[in-house]
Amino acid sequence: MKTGIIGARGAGKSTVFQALTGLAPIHGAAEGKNRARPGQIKVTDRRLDFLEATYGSKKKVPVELTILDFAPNPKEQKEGAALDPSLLPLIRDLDALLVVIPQFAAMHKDLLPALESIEGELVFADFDQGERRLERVKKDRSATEFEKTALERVLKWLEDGKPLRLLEMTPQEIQVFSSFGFLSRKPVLAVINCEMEAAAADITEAERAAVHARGIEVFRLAAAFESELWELDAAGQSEMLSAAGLDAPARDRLITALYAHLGLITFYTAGDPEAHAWPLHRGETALDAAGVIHSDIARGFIRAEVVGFEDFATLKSDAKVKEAGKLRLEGRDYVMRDGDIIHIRFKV
Ligand SMILES: Nc1nc2c(ncn2[C@@H]2O[C@H](COP(=O)(O)OP(=O)(O)O)[C@@H](O)[C@H]2O)c(=O)[nH]1
Ligand SMILES: [Mg+2]
Repeated sequence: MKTGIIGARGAGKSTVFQALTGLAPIHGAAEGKNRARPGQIKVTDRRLDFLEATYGSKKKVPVELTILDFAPNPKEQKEGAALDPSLLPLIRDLDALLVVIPQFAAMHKDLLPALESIEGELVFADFDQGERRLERVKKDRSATEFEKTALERVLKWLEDGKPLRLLEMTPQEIQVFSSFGFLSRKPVLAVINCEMEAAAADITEAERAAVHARGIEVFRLAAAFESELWELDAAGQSEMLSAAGLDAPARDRLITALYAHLGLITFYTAGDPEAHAWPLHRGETALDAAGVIHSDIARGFIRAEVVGFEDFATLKSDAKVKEAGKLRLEGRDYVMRDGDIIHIRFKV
């Protein structure tokens, strides 16, 4: 999973990056692809720890989330811009956007107007891209009427200033646009960057309704405060966190928020060589799960042997699971559940 932090200059993006990853942000401008600074978060997962310990696995592979922070562009002069437009090509392949809204002592923006102006940039960028594509489609005789019609529908929607994540698309439309990387279709988590005193505060019901109406979820983070916690030991960290009214560090809370917002679940493969956690969208099947592990496994899929985590946690071994009749044989269309431990039989 790959996300990127965007927002106005000085909104605290690099501080948010540091709070989430523990990595010191880079300062100074950069150009092109060099602007992206990746940080990795390994998801803390008690179920995975249990599997590793029970199987005595040699290796543990948690779900990993990549977060990108972007260095400022040296050519960018506009101080007050909602979003640096030269950033847009760098965020097209991301799975989700973290949009930082500053609400700390030195910089305060109201949630809704700040979100709207950033959304406006995303919508505009998509419109621009769609329009250029339509021009080409009109000239290209091999292009389908279907794509033309779909593009016109998309452009009409964007023209009204609405993000594409609110437009219902058919599976064929999704297919046609899959390589476009439309920005206003990406899941957005609005990260309110606040002072420690407001770390556990909440937005108003009216704000929540307005944000949800845009298909956006809010995540609150006292970035400067939490970026300093990395210097403390575990005990010191939890002491400071509870003083701020928080029950987990930023990294863990972000993962929970992203999982909920993106509709993700976790499934596992486990054995002697490794215990491995994998993310999957809710509603996806055993065949989709196989594809996440390896395309060859999906291609040669025969069947899946599945046990729910709770059953495994009670019985604690493959043999006992089988004995108790808790090992299920499932076909490719089986809808995966959170916590499923799966072994896929396949032929190459
Ligand atoms: N007090 C306070 N200052 C912050 C917070 N977040 C960022 N800052 C300060 O705001 C300035 C800009 O932050 P930075 O992360 O570099 O912003 P960026 O341009 O969006 O990457 C820096 O001086 C930070 O120390 C915060 O939560 N609280
Ligand atoms: Mg920065």
